[in-house]
Amino acid sequence: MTHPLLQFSPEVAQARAEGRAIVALESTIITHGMPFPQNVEAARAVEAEVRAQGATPATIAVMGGRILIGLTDAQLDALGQAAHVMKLSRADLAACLAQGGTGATTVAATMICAAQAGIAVFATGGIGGVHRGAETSFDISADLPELAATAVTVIAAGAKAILDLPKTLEYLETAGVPVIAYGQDDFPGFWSRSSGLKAPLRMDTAAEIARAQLLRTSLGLPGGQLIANPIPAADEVARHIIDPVIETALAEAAAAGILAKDVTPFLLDRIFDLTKGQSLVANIALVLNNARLGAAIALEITAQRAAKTL
Ligand code: PSU
Ligand code: MN
Repeated sequence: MTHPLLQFSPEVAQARAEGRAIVALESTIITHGMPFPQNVEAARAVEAEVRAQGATPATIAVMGGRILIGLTDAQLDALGQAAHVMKLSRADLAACLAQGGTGATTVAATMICAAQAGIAVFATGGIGGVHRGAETSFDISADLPELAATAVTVIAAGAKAILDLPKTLEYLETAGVPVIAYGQDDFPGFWSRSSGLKAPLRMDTAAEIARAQLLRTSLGLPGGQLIANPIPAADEVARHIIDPVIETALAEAAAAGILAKDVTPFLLDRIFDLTKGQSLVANIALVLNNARLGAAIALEITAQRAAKTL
């Protein structure tokens, strides 16, 4: 039984009826991560990429007090242009529904909704993590405990260097979240293929990643997996361009007293402005790359479940 507040788009409803592979996509990246109209264009391109790989995209958002699993063109357009959309994480999801509101789902909330909808794979750009200075601010994204709690495999290009990456990896290890670099040893650094840190685990095929998620479930281990997929080499942004931009954005956030859930959107917005949109080109390229891998993993999970190999 799915929750009565879940509303499937016609495309996703058909995919479910046919038992086809589905890839969840988040909506905070649309409302709080990229400017209009590139946000809507990027969201459409990511959906098209999932379809081109033979899977079905399900962009998730809350509108009118319902959890939408898959957005129609009109809904996506409305969300991409709406002002003051709530940013929903685990803490806000039910409150927004109770008030009949509209909100965009973060990685954490998208995982919760995907799991409710029976979707095992979710592709995005970057996850939230442990912020720099967390030892005093206590700012740790709710995305991290969600990865430990909810059985969804999340594909991201690592985490942005606005975060403290060593602390983020330590947190994930403590919480029992597998962090798996795809096709290389290093943990990717979002803009660049390497963050300079080793990833705890490495896998080179979608089949292994799918099997590991199914085995977690069969072993009774709760939680998902973080698949860290490096940005394509042609789309990397050089460190000497991005590092000073991040320092400036962090200093501006501190000076302006930005706190809590406003921190990440503020930093993303400043990075786009300070790179004059250059960061956006890379950001879109890596999300497309993650959507491709997400589709391959979702197809594998569907095939392995059908083959009942466990
Ligand atoms: N990092 C990015 N791009 C994003 C986000 C993070 O590089 O779009 C968004 C995601 O929706 C993520 C959320 O789940 O920000 C994390 O916010 P916070 O740090 O407030 O938990
Ligand atoms: Mn935070």
